[in-house]
Amino acid sequence: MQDTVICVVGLGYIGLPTAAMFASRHKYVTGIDIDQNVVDKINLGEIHIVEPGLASIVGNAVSKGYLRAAVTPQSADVFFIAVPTPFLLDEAQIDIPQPDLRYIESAAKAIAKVLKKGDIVILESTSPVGTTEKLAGWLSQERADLTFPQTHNEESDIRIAYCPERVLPGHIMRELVENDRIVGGLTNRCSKAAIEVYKTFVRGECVVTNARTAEMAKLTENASRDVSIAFANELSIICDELDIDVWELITLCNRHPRVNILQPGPGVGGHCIAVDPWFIVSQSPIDAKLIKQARSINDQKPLWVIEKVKLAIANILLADPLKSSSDITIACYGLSFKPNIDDLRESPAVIIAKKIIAMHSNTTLLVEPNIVKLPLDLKGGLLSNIDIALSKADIHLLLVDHSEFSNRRPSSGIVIDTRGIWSA
Ligand code: SAJ
Repeated sequence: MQDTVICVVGLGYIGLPTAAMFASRHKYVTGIDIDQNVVDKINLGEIHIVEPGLASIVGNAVSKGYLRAAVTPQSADVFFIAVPTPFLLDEAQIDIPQPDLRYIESAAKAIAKVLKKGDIVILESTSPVGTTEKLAGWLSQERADLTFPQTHNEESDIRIAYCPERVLPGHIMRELVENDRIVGGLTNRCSKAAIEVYKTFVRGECVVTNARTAEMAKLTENASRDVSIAFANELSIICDELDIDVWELITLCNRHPRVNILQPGPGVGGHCIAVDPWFIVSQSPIDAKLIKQARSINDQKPLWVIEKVKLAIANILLADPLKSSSDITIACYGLSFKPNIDDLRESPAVIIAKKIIAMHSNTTLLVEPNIVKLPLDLKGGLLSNIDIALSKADIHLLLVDHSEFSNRRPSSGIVIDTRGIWSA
């Protein structure tokens, strides 16, 4: 392992921290990304994503020559694939999004060009069951001169393993080191080789299984969280009908030693929990009933929130017939997909804010302490500070439980609290 050279394909939220971590342990690392701007930025020692602690590690590693970026893979001893696996809406099965493996396939083809006997290829991208076997197939198609585990078992020239990333955005640098890793080699020697690599910086336990179980483990972890959140979201709708404070209810129930209900919200966002369960549903469309239903409950929660806003507008107009809807100011508190981050992608809060901007005739105030500029698709709204929103709005819609909001409750107007920090 002393002089092992590492190549990480995909420099996003997982690939870049992984590359930086190896480089911080004095491994020579090349990070690969198809985006030239990302490559240029990293080669300047800068980063293109927000993740606490990452910038200084990248800056240091680049200045000391341990980390560099490029657009095409370079020869190495270990290759990590950490590219996105989004889903595609298939016309034939429009209700079940299908995983899109094209980024993994093109990463495999690019790596294949520089593979040599003895190399290890580790897939970290969240993937449907069977993807590691497909990866092995794509590599062997490109390199008939090398042998692979699917045909030569322990004697193969190349070792291949699936090792899912399981780190939480915002805590990635700590969790990369501390979390246990699931290591699913195509053979035992593949698993052993992967563990040796991870032991460079991982202090958690590396637990061995086969590649298919490792793939399913990652999907199961996120589907389990999605199902639990769907239960909380469904409860919140039932409790609203029954005039019960759902957060008080959950706190009470969680005093039971074997009950642990998660928190309801305006929907489920981010790039993992709202995506990965579909990989299970797409492979088992008949049997994955609960997982599919949970996705649907969580996806519909933003629509329920919008109905609440419409009802609030109607109630104000009913109470004062001289008012028109353009006299009503709505403030949305929080836009990111979860608290205390600036990441607005796949955020239910953004979906809700966009709908309100489109349907409401007065300017919507958007309070998001973690950004300085609104993205283009929210331009119809006005980025506002919390004091202005609290004093001006007639409807206060709390969408994200940022710490800035917890002790600033509105003193007038209608409050719609999707996170339960103002309800108590
Ligand atoms: N959410 C709720 N109620 C809760 C918990 C979360 O509504 O009680 C919502 C959040 O507001 C957010 C969404 O769920 O919109 C997802 O947030 P999260 O904090 O649950 O998860 P992510 O997407 O940031 O990270 C998850 C993690 N998976 C699990 O906890 C099982 C992380 O460990 C994974 O590495 C990551 O997905 C990933 O990359 O797959």
